[in-house]
Amino acid sequence: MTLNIAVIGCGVMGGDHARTFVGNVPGATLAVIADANAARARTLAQELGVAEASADPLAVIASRNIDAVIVASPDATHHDFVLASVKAGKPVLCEKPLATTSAACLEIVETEAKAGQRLVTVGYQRRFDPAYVEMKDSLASGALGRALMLHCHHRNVAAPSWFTADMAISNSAVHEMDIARWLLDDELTSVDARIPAICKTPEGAPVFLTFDTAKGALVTVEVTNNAAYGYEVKGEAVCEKGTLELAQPTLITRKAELAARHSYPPDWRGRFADAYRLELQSWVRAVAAGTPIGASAWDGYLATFIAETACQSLAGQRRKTITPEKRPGLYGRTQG
Ligand code: ISE
Repeated sequence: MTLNIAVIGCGVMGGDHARTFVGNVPGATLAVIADANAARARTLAQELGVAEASADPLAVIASRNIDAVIVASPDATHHDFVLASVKAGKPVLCEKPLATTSAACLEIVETEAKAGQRLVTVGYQRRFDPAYVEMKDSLASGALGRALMLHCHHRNVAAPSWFTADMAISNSAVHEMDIARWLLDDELTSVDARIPAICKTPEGAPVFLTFDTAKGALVTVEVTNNAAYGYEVKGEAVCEKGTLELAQPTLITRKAELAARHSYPPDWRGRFADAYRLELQSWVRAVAAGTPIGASAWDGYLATFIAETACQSLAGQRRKTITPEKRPGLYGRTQG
């Protein structure tokens, strides 16, 4: 049986998902592309040979022709489209964040828990990145003993002038909040967020975060969104008997003129292209098998909640305890 999938939103991430989908995902057909902007949906559908374009995402989600939904519309619309999918009983893969506030995420969690069925996957794509997967497997094997510290660096080339430190936390560092929990199979219990005093305004400033975990490890996260040189994500786990570090994902090093050089992608789409493809493939297989995969609605709630707590820490200049709601029974430990 072939699943009919709809992509909602065809901006940067929706367009990327739709292009990755076509030709790369066995067992599913991209049946509809929907966007509030009808012309944009039509243009992308034509480019990719997708049968239908729509300017009515809610009608598409409700359509009997659609088996599962990918939500990649603007962040502020995620909540409504995910809730509509859950209420229609359809599996939904939602780009991060699950919703823009933890209260809105919680409403999704509670609705899904009441329905008694895991339908939501949040697109924290790093969980499908081969390097992160290998790091998680090595940590889980225990061969290097317990993880004591996880150091994360997250750098973008340039951020718009209005991109505040809070946005660097809720839009960028939120990836580390999810991946740290998943890698370490642990929970983040307190956070201290700072920007360098030398930065006079929070617009464009790098952010430095430290977390305690429930098992007693430390996590550090640096987000620099005006790094200038390229898009780079680094991660290193310091364990009792050695360390595990993400290797440079570039394929070649160029050596010439007495220098060696490797290149960086301009943004996350290049760095995580494999992860996005594997995420779509794994999600379609999981939907066909009726098994949940990837970050759950609960994980999505936690990432947003931890980001909110980190913003409060930054505003109040003090360490904050992370005290989320109680995990509903539907959600076990984090999974693949
Ligand atoms: C962006 O929104 C993403 O989600 C990217 O994965 C991340 O690396 C980037 O920092 C964010 O701004």
